[in-house]
Amino acid sequence: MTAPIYRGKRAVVIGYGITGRAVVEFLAEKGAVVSVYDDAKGRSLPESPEGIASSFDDQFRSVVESADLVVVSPGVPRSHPVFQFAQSPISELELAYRHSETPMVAVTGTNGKTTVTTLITEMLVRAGLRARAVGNIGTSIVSMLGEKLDYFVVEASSFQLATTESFRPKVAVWTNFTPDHLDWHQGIDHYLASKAKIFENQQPGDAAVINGGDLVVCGIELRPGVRRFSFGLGAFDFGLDAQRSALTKGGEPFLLLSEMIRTLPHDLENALASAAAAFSAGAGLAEIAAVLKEFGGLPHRVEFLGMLDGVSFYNDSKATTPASVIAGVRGFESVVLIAGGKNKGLDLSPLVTLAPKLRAVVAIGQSSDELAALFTKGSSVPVVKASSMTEAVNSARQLAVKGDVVLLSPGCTSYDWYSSYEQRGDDFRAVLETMRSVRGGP
Ligand code: UMA
Ligand code: ADP
Repeated sequence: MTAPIYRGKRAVVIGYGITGRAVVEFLAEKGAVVSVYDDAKGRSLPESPEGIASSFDDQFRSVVESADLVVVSPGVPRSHPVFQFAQSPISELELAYRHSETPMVAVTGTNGKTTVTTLITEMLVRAGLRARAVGNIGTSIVSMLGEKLDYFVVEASSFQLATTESFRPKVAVWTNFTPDHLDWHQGIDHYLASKAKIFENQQPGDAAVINGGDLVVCGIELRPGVRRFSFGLGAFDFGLDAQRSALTKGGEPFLLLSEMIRTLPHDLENALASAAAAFSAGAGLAEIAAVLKEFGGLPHRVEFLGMLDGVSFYNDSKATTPASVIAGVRGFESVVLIAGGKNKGLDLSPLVTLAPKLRAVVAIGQSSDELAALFTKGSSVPVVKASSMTEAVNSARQLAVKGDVVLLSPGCTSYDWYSSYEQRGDDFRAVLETMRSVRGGP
């Protein structure tokens, strides 16, 4: 693709966070005249050489309407006036694609994106390819365009995909689909359509990696000539053998589960999705297996923290949807679940289906009443409410019996008590560590 020329063109950038700052720098360097808007209230923003205005500004509409290019940060929701005034606003992902000479492997899905993006990158690197993880994982893509690489491995959120036009990943992975971010998208149809854009521009020879067990993902039509790879916990292109003892490709085992560190059901799904993608991008099965053998998981994602009085404690603070909580609990037999936080407009009732595996629920944060009501009405699982993490861990410890798992898997965002899921997980770990040091011993 011939990269567009921006010298003297008028560009508008909405949002001045990680994305906005990188985009402003990129466009200014290309000679565009950039106007920057950010609606942050009562929070100091880093200074932009172009100055920053608010979209409540009187000039906003005319500036946007007359712009040659409008780039919208991912956090800017569909309800923002820019979507009313701009002709065809684009995301940083689309902008980067238009200027990138590096092929892209892209990963989307409601859950598992960061894990799969990380694994694919490690597999490609192990295969001797120069690959770099970018996108929603935390690094803007435009800031990396100067690097000499064989692949960008892009974690693509629905926010970033929603405003793509020509974006065409050589390998596209869709891990799974359940409701999420409905507040941003103003409805599930838009959420689904945004995710489906990952396959929209693929060409013959490109690869699509699809969760064979997810009816929504399986139902998406691919463009003719696109190579389709299914993955899942059964007889898929990348699947499990009949004994569920080995990962397979085309039915042939290539790695025993006994050689892997992470083997919960969703860990295996992530391993298989990553294997399919890395294989399509040129990694060999030996390199793929080597990475999977060593992978111990990422922090805050069903992360083992240690034992106390014969009870295992796991931190799954990154689980901010009911589906991710279900995935986490699915791998254990008897769980005291610490859940709750700020509900992002999702239906939490699917959590009640976990009842047979739950010893008890400790409900925390803004959604504690909602959760307590759901479990009290829909199950016989005991529920207690806690008003701090210390209280939550204390209650969980008392409710658990030897052999149980205490799992912090909130199904909600952390923004009621914390500023990030990392802070919430770190607090959980700190409380547990204090208890273990007071208690002494393992
Ligand atoms: N802003 C406005 N108006 C709005 C909304 C936001 O002006 O209506 C401004 C804010 O005041 C702030 C700036 O926009 O100054 C922040 O922009 P942003 O929210 O798009 O965040 P960035 O710092 O650019 O980070 C984004 C992603 N954030 C979101 O999608 C919310 C980061 O993903 C991503 O790592 C980064 O780009 C690099 O690609 C984070 C995330 O939470 C981790 N993603 C969601 C998730 O994983 O669930 C999708
Ligand atoms: P994302 O980047 O999509 O948020 P992560 O890899 O960061 O995904 O994992 C976030 C949480 O989602 C994990 O803590 C776990 O609870 C859950 N999860 C991870 N992989 C899967 C999967 N394949 N299916 C369902 N849930 C998953």
